[in-house]
Amino acid sequence: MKKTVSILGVPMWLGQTRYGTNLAPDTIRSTGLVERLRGLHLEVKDEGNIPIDLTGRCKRDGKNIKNVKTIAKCSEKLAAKVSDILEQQCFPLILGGDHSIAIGTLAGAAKHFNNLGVIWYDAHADMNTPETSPSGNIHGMPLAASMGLGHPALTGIGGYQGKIKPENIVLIGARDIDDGERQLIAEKNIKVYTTDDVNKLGIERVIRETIEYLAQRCDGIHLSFDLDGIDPKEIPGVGTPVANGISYKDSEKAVQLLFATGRITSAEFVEVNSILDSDNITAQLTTNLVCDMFGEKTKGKMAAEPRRQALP
Ligand code: 4U7
Ligand code: MN
Ligand code: MN
Ligand code: MN
Repeated sequence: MKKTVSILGVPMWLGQTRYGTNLAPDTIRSTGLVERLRGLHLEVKDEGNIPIDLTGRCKRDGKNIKNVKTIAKCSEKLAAKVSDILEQQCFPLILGGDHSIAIGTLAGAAKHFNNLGVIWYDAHADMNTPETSPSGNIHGMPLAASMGLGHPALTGIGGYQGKIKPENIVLIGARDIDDGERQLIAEKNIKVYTTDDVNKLGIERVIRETIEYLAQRCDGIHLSFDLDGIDPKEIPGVGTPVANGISYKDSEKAVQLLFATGRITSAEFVEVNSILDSDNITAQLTTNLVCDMFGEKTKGKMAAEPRRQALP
């Protein structure tokens, strides 16, 4: 597999209320991401950042949802760009930005597959709608929107509804789930591994089961990696930290094993907040994770022929 990796930044912060996630795409780049990926003999194309139009920004429009117009506009642009990247047979590597950007990423990616699987590595389920959200923040809504639930300006991105089927979703690291989300997960029978599950079963087994579960149906798999899935003691630079997270070490293992299966067709790393970060440690660890995913530490063993690699 010699695929070009296309890096696309999405400097969005209006999916939540803390300024700083908008700075993350460039902070992550500043830690040497492109150079290190090229060092792995990957073809890398940096496509720059999606421009975000802040005119007409409104906090709430009467309903329990903030900045929906700005986010919808950005999502359309992002969806088109992700779709183009896949059309060119390249691997989209999206750098957030808050997690609202997943609405656009998934709208663009799901078009190219019959059954796009999604691995949602996150402390949260991100399955709220304006009806269930305790905050009105869109970064807590992208999975619901991608399933066709929520505000029509978000569910309709890309011109179609229902990008992701509930049976094609696996949550890993979820430990702060709201009541409405809990209900939806139960109703749709969505697969969830909490941090406790990861600690009990071991990350290798969780990843193996995840891939086995998704591979039954899915012809592509998107990895949506919210850095707050990792324990906040190790990654200070996130806006909604939740204790009892997955260790950085297990997370590193997770991305290595996932990518080595050869089934991951796109990925995004979100929710790094460069203002809340200390000494760029979260940005630095994000770069390390991305490079690990592409086999930096396991060179020759995993990166070369990912599809042949047996899972442990
Ligand atoms: B993130 C929350 F209420 N569930 O909806 C909400 F706890 O992208 C948090 O996963 C959402 O970081 C966190 O506001 C969104 C809250
Ligand atoms: Mn999230
Ligand atoms: Mn989260
Ligand atoms: Mn968050």
